[in-house]
Amino acid sequence: MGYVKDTFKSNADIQSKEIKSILEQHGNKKIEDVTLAQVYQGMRGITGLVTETSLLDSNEGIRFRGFSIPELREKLPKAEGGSEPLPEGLFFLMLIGDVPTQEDVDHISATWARRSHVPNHVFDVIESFPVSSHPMTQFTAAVLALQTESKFAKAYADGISKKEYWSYVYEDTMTLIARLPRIAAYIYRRKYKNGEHIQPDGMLDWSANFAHMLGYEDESFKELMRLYLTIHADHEGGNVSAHATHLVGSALSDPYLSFAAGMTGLAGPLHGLANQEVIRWIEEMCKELDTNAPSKEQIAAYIHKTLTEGKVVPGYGHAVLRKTDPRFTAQMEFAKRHCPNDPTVQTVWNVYEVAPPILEGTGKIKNPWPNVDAHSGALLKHYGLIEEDFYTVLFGVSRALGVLASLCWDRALGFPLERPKSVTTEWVKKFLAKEENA
Ligand code: HAX
Repeated sequence: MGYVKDTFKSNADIQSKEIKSILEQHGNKKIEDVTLAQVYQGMRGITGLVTETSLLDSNEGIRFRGFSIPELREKLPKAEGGSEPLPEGLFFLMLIGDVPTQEDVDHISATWARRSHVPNHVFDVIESFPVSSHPMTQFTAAVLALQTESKFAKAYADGISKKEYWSYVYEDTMTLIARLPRIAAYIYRRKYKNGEHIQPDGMLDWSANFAHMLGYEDESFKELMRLYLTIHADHEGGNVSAHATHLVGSALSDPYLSFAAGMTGLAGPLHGLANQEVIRWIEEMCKELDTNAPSKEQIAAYIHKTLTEGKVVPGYGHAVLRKTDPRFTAQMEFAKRHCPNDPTVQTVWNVYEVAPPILEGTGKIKNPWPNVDAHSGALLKHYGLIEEDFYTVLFGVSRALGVLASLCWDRALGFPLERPKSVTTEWVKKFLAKEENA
């Protein structure tokens, strides 16, 4: 075994013992009551999962293994001459629990570069789709095609012991993450660049190689990719893509099948597709107003119009967060440094000034502040990546880091099949009648 795998296993063994002892002593402790509103309304706020890689605070935002995004931007190793964290480092942190050294990060980069070869049948599957099909559809199908490579599925079919599951899930995780940039770049070049593909450069880090295969050689775009692929990686366990990956994995579906499930969830407009929707919303507003720099008054009127039409303002609101998403702030800081005069970036900042009081004024939107998706499109567009229906694929490549690190933990800790209880409204009515009689 490599040292990363060894360290993961020994840390997981310690954690496993700790959990066993917690459950032996406190397994029957109640941590909260559940209301009928929570049962009917998307299980908001119900604590029902353990996800070791990150934790979300509704006011402060995400912490990965205890570290906030500003702390990670400072502490995680960077590329030579760069100032943004390498996502390899975040993956190590989520998997192992410790801040990696430069050597750890170089080791992960090299491992992923070594494993990045994508078998031809995956490209054949992508080619079998109409070019017009959505990049997320092609991406998910390609991940499913890659499932032929699953070491876990093969080992399970051969009959392995439960104690060994984690080892094969770890191997699949490393291989799948290694191959995603090549797959995503292939879809991009096929759909938007006449199928003129660019071969990988094994000397580059994971993000820089991805940028290179997409066709973007600008150093500051590579920095943007490092930041982007770091901050989109994980958002604790209850969000749709993380939860779907975990849920499907709990049936012992292999990491390819589990991750594909997460990606079909990420492709929804209330989740990851919101990054595409934000830029479309801005572009439609600009088109309608015949300007690329709408005034704050014009933006306010357009927000009111969006709400009146019964649509959501994409990029705003969150099921857990109640303040500006620090992932939005990190991108805003990047934009201030690299492209403060870009008209779309300035529109994003003007929306940020105008939208929250209007959304708050509706009296029903619990979080009027921007989420991660409110800013990302403007930055990508600045560098020429204008094809907004590809944006969620970028999110998906990043999200693999968190959900697959979590899947390794799920199997190493021996978490069982997930199977919550559901009821019918008939059951609820009977329950209420019984309460009233008592
Ligand atoms: N614009 C208009 N209405 C909004 C809104 C927004 N940005 N955010 C919430 N609302 C509405 C809801 O649709 C809901 O309306 P109804 O009662 O009529 O159904 C009401 O306000 C209460 O919703 P909430 O409790 O504040 O929010 P939820 O937890 O139900 O939903 C969402 C959270 C993120 C889905 C929601 O805020 C939304 O639709 N936002 C726009 C889409 C978006 O940006 N999604 C990305 C979220 C982050 C993410 O996962 N990124 O990948």
